[in-house]
Amino acid sequence: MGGQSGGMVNETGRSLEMCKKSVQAMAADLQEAGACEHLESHAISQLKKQTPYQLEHAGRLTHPMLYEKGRDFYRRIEWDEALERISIALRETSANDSFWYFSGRSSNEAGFLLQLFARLYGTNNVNNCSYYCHQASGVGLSSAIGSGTATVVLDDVEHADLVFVIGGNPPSNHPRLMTTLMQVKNNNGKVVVVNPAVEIGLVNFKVPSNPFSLLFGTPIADLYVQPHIGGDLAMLTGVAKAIKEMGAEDSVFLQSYCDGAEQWLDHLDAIPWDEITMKSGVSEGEIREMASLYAKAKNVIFCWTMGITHHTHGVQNVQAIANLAMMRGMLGRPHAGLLPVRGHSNVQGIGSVGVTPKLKDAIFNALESELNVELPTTEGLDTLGCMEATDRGELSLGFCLGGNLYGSNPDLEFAATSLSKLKTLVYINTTLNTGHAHGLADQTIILPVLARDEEAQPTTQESMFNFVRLSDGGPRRHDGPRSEIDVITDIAGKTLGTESPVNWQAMKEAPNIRSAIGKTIPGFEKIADIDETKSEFQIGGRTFHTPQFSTPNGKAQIHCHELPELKGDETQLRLMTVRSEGQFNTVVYEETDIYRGIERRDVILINPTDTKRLGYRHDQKVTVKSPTGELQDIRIRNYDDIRAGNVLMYFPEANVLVPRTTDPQSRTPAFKGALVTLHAQ
Ligand SMILES: Nc1nc2c(c(=O)[nH]1)N[C@H]1C(S)=C(S)[C@@H](COP(=O)(O)OP(=O)(O)OC[C@H]3O[C@@H](n4cnc5c(=O)[nH]c(N)nc54)[C@H](O)[C@@H]3O)O[C@H]1N2
Ligand SMILES: Nc1nc2c(c(=O)[nH]1)N[C@H]1C(S)=C(S)[C@@H](COP(=O)(O)OP(=O)(O)OC[C@H]3O[C@@H](n4cnc5c(=O)[nH]c(N)nc54)[C@H](O)[C@@H]3O)O[C@H]1N2
Ligand SMILES: [Mo]
Repeated sequence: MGGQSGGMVNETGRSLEMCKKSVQAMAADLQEAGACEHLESHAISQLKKQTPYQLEHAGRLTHPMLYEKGRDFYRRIEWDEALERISIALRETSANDSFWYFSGRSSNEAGFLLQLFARLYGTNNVNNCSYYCHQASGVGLSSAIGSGTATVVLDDVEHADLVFVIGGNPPSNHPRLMTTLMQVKNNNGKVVVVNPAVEIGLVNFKVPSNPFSLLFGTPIADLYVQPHIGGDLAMLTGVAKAIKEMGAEDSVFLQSYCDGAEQWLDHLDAIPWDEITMKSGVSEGEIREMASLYAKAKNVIFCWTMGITHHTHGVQNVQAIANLAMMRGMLGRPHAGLLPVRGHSNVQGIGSVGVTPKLKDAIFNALESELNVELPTTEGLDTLGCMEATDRGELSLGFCLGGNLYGSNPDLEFAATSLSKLKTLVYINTTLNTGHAHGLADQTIILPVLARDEEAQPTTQESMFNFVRLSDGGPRRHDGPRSEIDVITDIAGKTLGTESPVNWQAMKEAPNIRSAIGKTIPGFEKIADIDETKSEFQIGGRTFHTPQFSTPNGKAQIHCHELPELKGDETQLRLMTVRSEGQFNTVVYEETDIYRGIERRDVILINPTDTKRLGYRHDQKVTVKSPTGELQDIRIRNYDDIRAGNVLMYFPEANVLVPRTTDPQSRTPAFKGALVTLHAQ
């Protein structure tokens, strides 16, 4: 039955690994209430000194809390007062002076409702955390195949005989994918990993559900390639060049189903090998080895994560992966294709149901005709765009459904200053995070909500394989938090009044929201009667098992790229800011990084040759500086597993150092593309 499948059963019905992170997240939601007492008993100046770990462990939020500028403390307020204050602030604000940020944990229903409210209120400044995450995948894939998500289903990956895992750390961040990779290996398939750091779980992984693997581990990577940070585009281009030189391309596929192939093949011929090796940091021999594995394989899946998207050339990276897939006809048929490995549990669904600045034409038209309204046509701002407009004093009200907008930003000092210029900031959260301490407006209101598995009504979410699931929800663990749907409908009803074309009271019933989604979101028609049918479904038009793509002429598009220079000189180190085992984004559950064997977070992982070359020693405390900011008292951790010239620090603490430089096409910050220097202290 549908309701069982909130996450433990996959699309093919088999039971999945219970990932440790779900357990940690559940344990976090199970926490004692305590966050409100914590806010009442700690002055803002004290809260600002607390770590993400300390704030998260303060417990669950149970009461609406208010902070007013000039005060030292947050104070408790009643729900009525909180909702009234928010609705007054909204009515006093001109719609385009507001922004609406969504994280990716909320349900499709809550996401759809809140974006609809924001548009009827009058703005398109609606965006989600994907602008800091997979936006480059969405933009890159849409430019290549006309659809922005995975082209495959889980069954395809299980039948692959070669999987490329590029720029990700799935043992820690996507443990369920590891079970699939183990299956691929059991079928004599191969795995190629591309990562500047050797992530131990990608060399050998202990699959919890398999006793043999749990004891001895399962070898994963057949080939582990370590480019420099930012070197993937050059490396991928090199693999394509090698395939061309081997004559291993699928000319029929390129000619029949792709646009731009001829020009691209000429472009590959013209790029010299030494440019490729210099700009990637990967030798010609290794690139040819990758090409040779690729040429031998019949069913190939390319998956990637933030090592690909968090760059100023993130979209180009994704296009280069798509080019490589097209080159050997690994698109538009079963058991082969492209798989961006997703971030938040429902970030894809949130995007599908309209949480984007620009609505797809079909959604826009359907909403206007179904609701008999006119929606705003102004150009909405992306996430960093909202932060920058706020900093310029152009926006005065922010509304955040989940997440930690402050903590997920590059350039944290800027982020705090920007948010402090708002008149009103509303946070809808389950637990405390650094945003509640540093991201403060004239009036900051925190509303406590139920986690998705505590919802009284079933809600839906979308998997990275474009599959819509229905989750049962479950019993609430605390008195006090309300459901996101309740909170949104209350605020919308109070603000837009009885004139509103939407009956917000009726929208408190999730089936009514689903009925509206079914009528307005293409591919989601079956959601309208999922309450009766209980039948979860695959969204149409996204999985490509035939070479007919969603582009205007049905062909896939190949893109040519200039290869970006590797960043930095010998005095600088290329910095990637990444997650550890034991955190979920800005929420830190454990300070220890079990996989990398690092016991604390105020560290910089650096190749011992760099430590020596720069005149430092292991465990020395240094100041790390970038043009954006600096962090003192950072301990050097000699780490053989990172490619020399590159360093690793933990997100979100290291965001002080990350500049606001973005990929011009996707507006994703280069969270993996900072340059830093070390200084003795
Ligand atoms: N446990 C846990 N699970 C999570 C999350 C979490 O915080 N904790 N977050 C969720 C979210 S929102 C997301 S988006 C995903 C993130 O999943 P990942 O993308 O796996 O997360 P990151 O820690 O950002 O890891 C990036 C990986 O890319 C590598 N890398 C960095 N720069 C480059 C580069 O230039 N090229 C290449 N090839 N590799 C590079 C790093 O060494 C690291 O292994 O995980 C999701 N799952
Ligand atoms: N330097 C650097 N910066 C990065 C990244 C990086 O790799 N490096 N990664 C980027 C990426 S990929 C992402 S996705 C963003 C993450 O950006 P966000 O999604 O904004 O941040 P999270 O840390 O996931 O949000 C955590 C908060 O969500 C709330 N929460 C949890 N569950 C629920 C729920 O069910 N409902 C509600 N309403 N709230 C809930 C909790 O209060 C918690 O404090 O950060 C980005 N920033
Ligand atoms: Mo993400």
